[in-house]
Amino acid sequence: MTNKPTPNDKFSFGLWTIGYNGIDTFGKPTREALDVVHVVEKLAEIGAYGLSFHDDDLFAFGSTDAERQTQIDRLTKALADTGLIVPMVTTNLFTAPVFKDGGFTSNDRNVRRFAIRKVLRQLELGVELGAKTFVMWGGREGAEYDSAKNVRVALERYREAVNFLGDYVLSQGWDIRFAIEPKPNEPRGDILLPTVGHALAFIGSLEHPELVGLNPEVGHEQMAGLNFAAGIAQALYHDKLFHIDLNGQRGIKYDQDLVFAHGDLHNAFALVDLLENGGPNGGPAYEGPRHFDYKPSRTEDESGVWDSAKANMRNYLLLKERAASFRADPEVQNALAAAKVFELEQPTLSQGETVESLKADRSAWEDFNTDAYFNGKGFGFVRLQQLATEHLLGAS
Ligand code: GLT
Ligand code: MN
Ligand code: MN
Repeated sequence: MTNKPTPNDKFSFGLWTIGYNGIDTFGKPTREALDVVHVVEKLAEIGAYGLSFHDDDLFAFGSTDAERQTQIDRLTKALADTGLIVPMVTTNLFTAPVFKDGGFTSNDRNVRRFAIRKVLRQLELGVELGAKTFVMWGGREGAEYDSAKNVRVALERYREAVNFLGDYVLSQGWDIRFAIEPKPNEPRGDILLPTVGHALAFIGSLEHPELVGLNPEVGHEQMAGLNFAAGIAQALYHDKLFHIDLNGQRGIKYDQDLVFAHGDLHNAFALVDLLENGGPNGGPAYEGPRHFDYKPSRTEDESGVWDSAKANMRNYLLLKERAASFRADPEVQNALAAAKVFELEQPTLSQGETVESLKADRSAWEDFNTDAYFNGKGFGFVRLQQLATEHLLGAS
């Protein structure tokens, strides 16, 4: 029986996830949005450790300073009462009409300046609450029409904003880093920095790349038909997995934001195995929050909201258990060895090898039998995948 979630599991939820009222493009809200104090109390009760939020989730866009402060005080008290923390905050640069063409990259310079001011306020609040990560999801940074947006120039404006914010963090000596969240489309027809790969390249162009990493979301990569676990592996390879948004998605379609593991279960298994067992000595490859960014389906009432919140954590822990049994199974270790998975760790060239010495190695060319690869030398990857499936299904 899987353990119950505890704060040590580092499960966190966005206030906009639990608080989602069911509104969508075609339908009105189907339930009341939940109050932040109630959310904090319930999250603590079910074993989560953290709450993340956008400015506008906590205090409505356009709130007076007094209204804003009241909400901050209510949150702070609830955190103190429960022990829940705020590991991450983010700014809403997508809901209000002013952001209809984006925030950092709106064609309208006045909007861009306002967007940076809005981010500064939320960044300062995040630091005050002890957040270590500041997520930047640029859902409105993009376009529907090619001639409407000069993409090269828009990227330069994006860079300008992120560099400016990074300089501010450095000048203040704050312990907070930025995490860019890619998404290919929705709400814009095409969004800038659409995938993990695009965002990695952008980060490399920044003045302080060490301050900026990624917050990849399961569904966002899968909407583009990409392999999420593989994208996370590359983010880890570049030391850029600063945060993660876990949820479920069923194929290439609109962003579903389902419960974690309610989409591509095999990939969810591979992901948890990577996060928990992919470190250098078989330990965790990622130590940060396991953050759920999902939407409790609009068919549900409040009890369904909490059922779905618990389902996210339970599925993560179940997959963690299955991944541990997969790794501990001697048959799996043999299959991994037979599939030469470990052989990939060996550098292709010998230490100090030169073109001359490689050319002198007859086994690398003259004596190498390429014919042996026809009708032979199968890798056994299917067997490996079946063993993974058996462990995933609890068959062994
Ligand atoms: C929005 C989006 C999410 C982002 C959030 C952070 S807001 O709900 O769909 O994927 O992570 O801005
Ligand atoms: Mn999403
Ligand atoms: Mn997200």
